[in-house]
Amino acid sequence: MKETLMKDLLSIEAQPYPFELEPAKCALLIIDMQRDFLEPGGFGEMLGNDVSQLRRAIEPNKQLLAAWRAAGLVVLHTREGHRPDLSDLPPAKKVRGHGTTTIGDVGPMGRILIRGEPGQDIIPELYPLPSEPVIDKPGKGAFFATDLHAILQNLGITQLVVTGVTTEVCVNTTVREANDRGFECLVPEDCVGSYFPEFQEAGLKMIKAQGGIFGWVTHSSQILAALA
Ligand code: TIU
Repeated sequence: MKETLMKDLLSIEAQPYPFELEPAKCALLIIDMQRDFLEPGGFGEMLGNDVSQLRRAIEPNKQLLAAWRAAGLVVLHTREGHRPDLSDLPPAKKVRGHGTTTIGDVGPMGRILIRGEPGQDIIPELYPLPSEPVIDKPGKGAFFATDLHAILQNLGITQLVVTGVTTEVCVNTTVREANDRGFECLVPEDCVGSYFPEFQEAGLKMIKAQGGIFGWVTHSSQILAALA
């Protein structure tokens, strides 16, 4: 990682109160910006979802990722997905929704949510650099059954800026898991997305309510201004 020349503490305007970001201890964690969730013709759209609701988060994530990389700070990516033999896929997850095409079946961009398949990979706009850890996760939360916690501890990370999709599912679950493990989480609202506008709003409210019960919510422009 590049030597960081940043100040020790960056005060970010946020709700419910400013987030004191320590650059050397703060990682950008981008959740599940995968082709099957975001691209037209993918699994998400096949289920009847409006992918444009998620695609709005791509450009703000691109800008934040570029600024984060330029500052030499830690970046990690996650992908929801399972082993090709489905040995880590709970039967209850496989059958949920009573769909005719479910996880592990052949979908529009390869086998659905299977590691190594085109649809399971991260969208080209936000593709990880070789130096950026990619966490393949079998659950909605990024800490469940992964080595994310160990990696963050080894890197000395205590704060997370969490972005990605979807706001109320994998982002919310991960923020809750991180909060219980002692990490401070900041969520830029324009860098997360939900297929459902009402869940986007509620998902963000739940994080910052009650004095920041799970974390803080901001806009990426506040982080970009502080990093500049
Ligand atoms: N990444 C993530 O949120 N996985 C999901 O399945 N989300 C839905 O909203 N379905």
